[in-house]
Formats: sequence, structure tokens, C-alpha cells
Amino acid sequence: MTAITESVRLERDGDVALIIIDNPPVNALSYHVREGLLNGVNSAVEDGAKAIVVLCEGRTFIAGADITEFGSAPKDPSLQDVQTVMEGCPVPIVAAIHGTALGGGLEIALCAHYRVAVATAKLGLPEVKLGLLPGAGGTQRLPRVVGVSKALSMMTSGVPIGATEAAEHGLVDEIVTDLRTDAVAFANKAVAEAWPLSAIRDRNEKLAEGTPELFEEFRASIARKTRGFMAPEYNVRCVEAAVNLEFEAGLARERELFMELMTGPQSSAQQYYFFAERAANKVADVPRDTPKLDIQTVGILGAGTMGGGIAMNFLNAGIPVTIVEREQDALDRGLAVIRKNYERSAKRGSISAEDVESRMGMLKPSLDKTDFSTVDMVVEAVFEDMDLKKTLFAEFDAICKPGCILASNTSALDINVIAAVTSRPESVIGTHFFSPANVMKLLEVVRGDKTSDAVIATTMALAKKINKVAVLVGVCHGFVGNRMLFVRRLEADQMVLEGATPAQVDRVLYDFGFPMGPFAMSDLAGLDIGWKAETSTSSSIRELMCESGRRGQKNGRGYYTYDAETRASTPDTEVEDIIKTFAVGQGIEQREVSDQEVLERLLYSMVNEGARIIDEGIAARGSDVDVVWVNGYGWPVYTGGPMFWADSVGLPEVVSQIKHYQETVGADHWALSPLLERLATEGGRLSS
Ligand code: 3H9
Repeated sequence: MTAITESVRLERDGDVALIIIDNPPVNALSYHVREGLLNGVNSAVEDGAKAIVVLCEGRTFIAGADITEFGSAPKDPSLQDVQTVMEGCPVPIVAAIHGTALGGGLEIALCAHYRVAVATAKLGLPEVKLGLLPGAGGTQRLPRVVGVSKALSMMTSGVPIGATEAAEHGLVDEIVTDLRTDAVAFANKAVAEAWPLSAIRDRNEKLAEGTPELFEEFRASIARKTRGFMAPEYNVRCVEAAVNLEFEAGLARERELFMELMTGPQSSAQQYYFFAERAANKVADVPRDTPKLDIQTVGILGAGTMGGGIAMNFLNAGIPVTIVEREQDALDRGLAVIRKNYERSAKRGSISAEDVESRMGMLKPSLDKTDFSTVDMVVEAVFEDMDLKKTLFAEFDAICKPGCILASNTSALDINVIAAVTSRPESVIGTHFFSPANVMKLLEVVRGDKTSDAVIATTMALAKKINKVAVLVGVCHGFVGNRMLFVRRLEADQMVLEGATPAQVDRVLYDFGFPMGPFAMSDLAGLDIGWKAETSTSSSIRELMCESGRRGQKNGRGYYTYDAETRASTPDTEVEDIIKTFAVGQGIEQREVSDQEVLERLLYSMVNEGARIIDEGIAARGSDVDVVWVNGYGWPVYTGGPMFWADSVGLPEVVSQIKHYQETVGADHWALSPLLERLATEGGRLSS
């Protein structure tokens, strides 16, 4: 064994040299890995190896370029230097893949002559998620291997494919079992049978598929999903270049577009966000080695939309669930919805028919809360009523075994008050899932004053296991997400009273990059949630809307009127009249409100509230606020989230506008956050 650099070594197995990369945690292509690979290939050839296997230690093959090196001065050898040496190598190189071959990692593998992988391996080009495109020839090589359509979908979604699918598309030459032994055997066979050393760059057959019509159709198919993002379109342009230009010219085009993205604002926001999401799972005052509880089974109270969705998360992760409802009918309905969701996934092909049955088989329905006596964690998912929650938690306290985590899915209520009714407040925590809970990635984990470190550490780890992005937050009304949403809503409502229209407010947010604005969102949720005709007093726009039969999308009439067939929405003058009349009654004079004012009031009020949330310690860091808003409320990730966005605007400008609205609008929530003021003066940032 020879150490080539601190993270690459060379071993020998007969005629085959093994270049072994060991750069934890994910074998990223840091400088010493690039140098090790380049020198490793040269040394192996000099030493007379007849073939080379590139293999990684640890949990994964190379997961990409080292993102932490982005932004610093490039250090040779570049990735391209390594690739040139690999492609020109006079003996066959075999990439032996396990874990994930991603981004630059796959681009390295594409410069090997052959690729073998274990069945569990995944291969992909996820650069688009960082606001980038594969910048080391991936855009030119991948379509030459898997064809134009497949390359387009892999590159613009960033979603990796499994080894079996990769083998079907020619990206993997053989699925192996014992990676090292089988890869060496594969290399020996390549030598013995004198397989050709063809480079992917010279293969052009699969490019013929790339007609102008194919690109046009593909662009149309992703338009809605990728609205506002630059990187998907740039990836498509690179594949067009692969089809229309010679290989070297295609590479030059890729380089040019890569640099444009890399130096642009979207990529820096998305790179920031990548690390923000990972930072969110780390809790400063809970040591990493805190012993975690073993969560083997979960109980869920409530089989409604929320409870059912929550249950699916655990079932998907192989954790059996006992789900309890009050009435048989409600329980049956809940189970039927879960089954229907799974069957839909099976129809789409994302899970198999056996998966549907095995997941349903892990779900135990019950009408009896004492069935929670053996579970390791119970999640309460009933409606928001503090008295009810108190009663239920007192019952859990009596039923559940010692050490069982008692979690509430409340979206706003005080976890400390709930915990206080139990004899074990250290076991009580909030797990605020977002609807639909089986789809939305965000989980706000709410720590009470007495929640133990073990319960926090366990819940954060469990969140990762059930594929959620967890953010730990403190107790306050609405926690991080809804507290900021409440403020935005106040501003939206106030502005329509002042003369903006619901459609204008929604359009401004949509144009900023949100999937929808607050009024369209209300229509979707239903305006009459919590509204009762008997107690309605015409004292808000919402009450007036409900009183005049406008309930939202469900009856085709809300802030908008909806076409019965297409569900297309159109603004309605009746709504504007309701608002105008109400404004007059309130003594508010209507005026024209500019789009700029709408945007500033909606977003700066949120930024101010976010800063207060950080100042009060409800969120541990600004980036946590961003993770909540990007994952839970559709804030466009290419602006990084509200805190990063405010930093990009410039905090002095944000502060000056907040002061302006404090004077002109004057509501409590415009009182300037002291933290924001201090950071603006000191040149600090909210997001760091
Ligand atoms: C690229 O390749 C550009 C090229 O096309 C062109 C260049 C010219 N670099 O996610 P985890 C860290 S762009 C540096 O919690 P998991 C991560 O921050 C890159 N660090 O683990 C974390 O650190 P910490 C294209 C990285 O098991 C730790 O590793 N590739 C990188 O849930 C564990 O990460 C990608 O975009 C990196 N590339 O998931 C892949 N990747 O412990 C990005 C991770 O201090 N990575 N770290 O918080 C991933 O998708 C996931 O990390 C992976 C593992 C699936 C690999």
C-alpha cells in the first residue's frame, strides 16, 4: 500500500491497481483527492498495472465536488486535469460504486472506461439543486451514455437513479455483490478479453434523439415546476450543446454557462441553503453523543388528514404504527385514505404493490388509547384545543410506559402548558408536521422548557429517519413558521383594506417565487374553517365573505370565483365591493397601493418578525428560519429564505424601510427588532 496523498492510497491486487479514496464524510473531490487520483493513475501505469479500479472507503463513492471549496481560489489539479489523465489512460479504469456517485463523483466515473456498482448504489447529477450545472463534462457525457431524454430529466431534477435503472440505461456495466473483489475480477476480465478502451466523449449514437421538438416538449414539461429557477434551463442548454456541437465546443459551452451560474445570486443562495439544512439538524446545547432512545413503535392519536399523513411517514421508514380514533367510522375513513395514497404511489411506480401491503400491514388500527401502553413514542394529532390536549396528555401520562416520548402536533399552542399536566414534562415535545404531512419535508420540533436532551436528540434523529428536515424551535405562539405567517397575513389584510386587491397581493408574491399568495391559499384551505353562522358578527372581511356564501374553492366562490370544470380562478368584483364597503365602515380611505409597497410590506414585516424570533432564542440561528420558510411555506429557495434574502437586499435598506412602515402603517409588528437594527449598524448578517 502506498499513500499518495492524505486521502488517497494505492494498493495492488495482482495485475490490478486499486486507487482508494478515503475523504470522510462523503469522499468529496477536495484538492488532495484530485491530486491523489491524478498521481494514482500515473503511478499505477508506471508500476505496470494492467488495469485500475477506483474505489472509496466509508459510506459512499465520491458525492461530488467539495462544496466548501467553492468561492476560494482554484487549486490545481483541476477536475478536468484528472479526467484528461483518466480518459487517456492506456489501461482500463473501472469505477467501483457504492453509496452515491453524485455530481463531480459521477463525472469522474464517466471518465473511467467501465463502471460497476452494488445494487443499492445511486448515481446522479444533483448540481441543479445547488443552482448549478455539472461543470466537469457531465452535461456532455451523460446524454452520450443514457440518451438525451434521460439525461435531461436526471439533470433538471437532480434526482439520482438506482443502480439497476442505471444499468438498464448503460450507465453501469455490471451490478456486483462484493464491490472490491468483483470490481477486480471485472477489471481482470477486461484485460483478459482485451475489451476496448473507448471514451464516452467519442460515442454519439444516443445524441440523435435530441431533436428540436424533444427539447421544446421537455422545456414545456418542466416549466411549472422550475418557474423562477435559472439552473434547469441552463442544464437544458448544455444538453442542446451536446447534441449540436462537437464535444470540445460543448465542453466550452458548459464551462461558460457553469461560470455564469456559479457567479450568480441563485447559486450562492442555494449553496447557502444546502448547508443551512444540514446545520438545522445540529443542536448547539445538546451534545452530539447524547444517548438516544430506541423508537421501534409509534402511536398516533387521530386518523384525520394530519394523523394519517403523519402515520405514513413512520410506515415508510419501516416503523410500525398504532393509530387510534374515537369512532369506527372515522378510523375506517382514515385507513382508507392512507391506503388510497399508497395505491396512488404504486400506480405512479414510486412504490410496489407489495410495499402497499407491507406498509398497511404495519398499521394497527384501534379505538382504544390504552393500546399506546407499549409504544415508544406517541404523537397527538387532534384539533387545536388546549383543554382537549391537556386532557389527552394527562391520559397519555397514565397509559404510556416510562420513557415514552409524548409529542403534540400542535401548530401554535404552548408545549409547556401541555407538558405541565403530565408527571414527565421532560418527555414532552412538539412535532409540528405540515400538511400534507406525508409530502411536506418540514418538521418544526418544539422544545419545552423541561424537554430532556435525550428526547430532543431522539426526535431530531428520528426526523431524519422519516425523511424530514427538522428545525428545533422554542415555545411561542405559532413557533417560527406560523408566527411569521400571521404577520404577513395581517399586512395582506390591511393592504386590501387600503386599496390593494387580493389578486394583486397574490400576484406580487407569486412573481417573487411563492407557489401562491395568501388569498389563494385561504381559498384552498376553506374560508369557513372555525367560522360559525350563528356567532358571525360581520366584523372582518373573512366573516363577511362567509356570510355571503363565499367559502373558498370548495364551493367555487372565495376571494376568487372558480370555474367548475377547470378550477381556473378569476377575481370577482363582488369581493372587491365587500372589501371596499368594509374599509369605508372602518374609516379607511382606499388608495392605489403599488406592487413595490405590497412586496415590501409582506416581506419586510416577516424579516422583522424573523429577527425577533432569533433575538428571543425561539430559533437558534437565522438559517433555521430560512429552512422553515423554504420547506414549509414555499419561499423560493433561489433567494435563500427570508433571512438570506434580507441580507442580499442589505440590512440598512431593510431597516430604513421598516422604519418607514413603522411610521406610515404603525402596527405593533413594525416595531423594529433590536437585533436587526444592531446587525444593520455593525454590518452583520441575519443568515449567519
Ligand atoms: C459538483 O459536483 C460540481 C461539479 O459538477 C463541477 C465542479 C467543477 N462537499 O447530507 P449529509 C457534507 S457540486 C462538501 O448530512 P447524508 C455535509 O455538509 C456537488 N461537503 O449526509 C455534511 O457535513 P456535516 C454535487 C459535503 O448521508 C456531511 O457531508 N454533489 C458534500 O444524509 C454529511 O452530509 C452534491 O450536491 C460536498 N459535495 O447524505 C451532493 N456533500 O456533517 C451533496 C455532503 O459537517 N450531498 N457534504 O454537516 C448530498 O446530497 C448528501 O450529502 C449525500 C449524503 C447524499 C451525499
